[in-house]
Amino acid sequence: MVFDIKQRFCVKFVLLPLQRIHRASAILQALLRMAITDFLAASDILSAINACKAKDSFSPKTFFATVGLSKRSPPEIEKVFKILDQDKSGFIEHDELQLFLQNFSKGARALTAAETKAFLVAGDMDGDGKIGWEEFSALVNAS
Ligand SMILES: [Ca+2]
Repeated sequence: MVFDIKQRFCVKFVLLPLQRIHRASAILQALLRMAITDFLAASDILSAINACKAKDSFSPKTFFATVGLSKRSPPEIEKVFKILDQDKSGFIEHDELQLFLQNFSKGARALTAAETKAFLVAGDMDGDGKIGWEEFSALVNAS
């Protein structure tokens, strides 16, 4: 009988919570694996990537409008921001901007030094050298 109570206690307070944690962690991992292609139309992504194939032809505002991000809801835009912030620092830094296009299409080119700098200048309103969530949201909404 004592053993039975112990067993029930174990199931209720140890095994079940562990199962829940495991399930929550699986969901979290699936969310973290989410790709930008889950939010945007493949045809829009293709158009946006093709429009800036030539070096130094990239414009963040044109890109955000073409790819359809400007029309998305704030929570969706935030999800995209979190994908672009690859090291999860809360900011999109220079190196992440340089490889920006590859989040949309793996084979896409890196931005040139001039494009990366212009992108940063367009988004970085407080001048800290990186783009935070509010700055990103403002840039997308101005597109
Ligand atoms: Ca970052």
